[in-house]
Amino acid sequence: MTTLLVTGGAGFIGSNFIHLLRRERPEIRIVNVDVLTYAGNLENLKDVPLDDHYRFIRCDIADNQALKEAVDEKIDAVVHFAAESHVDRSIEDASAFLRTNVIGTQVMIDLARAWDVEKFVHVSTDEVYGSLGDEGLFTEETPISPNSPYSASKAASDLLVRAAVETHQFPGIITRCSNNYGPYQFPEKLIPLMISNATEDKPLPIYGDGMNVRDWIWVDDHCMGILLALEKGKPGHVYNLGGKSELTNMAVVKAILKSVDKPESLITFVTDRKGHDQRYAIDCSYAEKELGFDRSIDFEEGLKRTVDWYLENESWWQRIKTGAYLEYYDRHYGKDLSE
Ligand code: NAD
Ligand code: TDX
Repeated sequence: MTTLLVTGGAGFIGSNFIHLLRRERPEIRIVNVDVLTYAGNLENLKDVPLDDHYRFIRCDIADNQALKEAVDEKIDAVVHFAAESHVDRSIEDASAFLRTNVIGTQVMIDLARAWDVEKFVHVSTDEVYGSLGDEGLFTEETPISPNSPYSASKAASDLLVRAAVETHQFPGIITRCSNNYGPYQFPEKLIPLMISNATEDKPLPIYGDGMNVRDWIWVDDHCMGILLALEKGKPGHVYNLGGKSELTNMAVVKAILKSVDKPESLITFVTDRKGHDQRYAIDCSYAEKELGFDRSIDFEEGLKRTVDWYLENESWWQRIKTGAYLEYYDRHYGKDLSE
């Protein structure tokens, strides 16, 4: 049986990836390593049973010794999601970003080399390319030019993977994706924050003039791109993944208000994010050609599914807002998760 170690599997994209694997590749054994920061929520995986095909290990990926001891089995491949992921938090304090995103990635590379894995997919972001003006798209050849501590730490992690490929013939593959949305996204990010605030008739804070552009991708489409990179990607290659769906923040927020039938008067302009990147847009033709990457739904359909999910699962995000989700681990798993 193939054993795949997934880091950060209790977060937004990692948990969607585990659900996708259970559906599409039920024969794979998954070892999910996650330390459960504020962004890690085991309620995202409550319908995935702990059995021969799924194991959870609570561990910090920046702690080489602890992880080496905890993972006491043969690992065939790694998909590395674990990261600090919120730009605003990195502007306030970058230290956790450096520890997890930079040191944690090097630890994962070192351990993956010791496990002699066949593939290591490093899940990165289009933000490493910096910001675009009105024209153009990021390609895999666009120079790395990050503008926030978050994106700088992700860029550093990409370069560590690249260096391991060059130095050790490490089977590292890098994916760089645009903005994801869908179920289980922590309500600090634009779309779930706006849906939850609108539901509660709270103000919707738009940074600056709301004209910044992001390229939105349905999270399952990103997860499928990662699976394709794992199965068909070439070591040492970078694959851009994107949604081909560029929208201003204002357009996204107005679409959300319309779908939950709330007034635009809830929109509140607030001080802009420092160093706010103007526009991200991805050319993913290389992944389309080499991996067969594609998108299954457009933004209109994806937003409808997302809004429906947040309305049907209000208790999921209310438990985050009250902090109750943090108790899930102790109640359901106990203190020792090594088995
Ligand atoms: P998230 O913040 O929702 O989840 C991150 C997960 O990593 C959490 O479960 C957290 O507990 C875990 N984690 C954090 N530090 C850890 C540590 N030291 N040891 C072990 N686990 C740790 O993030 P996400 O939005 O799911 O993003 C996942 C990955 O995808 C990240 O690498 C991010 O850079 C990348 N990415 C995200 C997007 C996006 O739109 N969200 C787009 C492109 C790329
Ligand atoms: O309250 C808000 N108001 C607002 O106007 C928030 C939270 C965001 N915004 C704006 C800032 C951005 O232009 O919305 C846009 C999207 O913001 P985020 O959801 O914070 O995402 P972004 O900064 O674009 O980064 C995301 O996409 C790339 C993820 O958080 C990253 O992890 C990923 O790498």
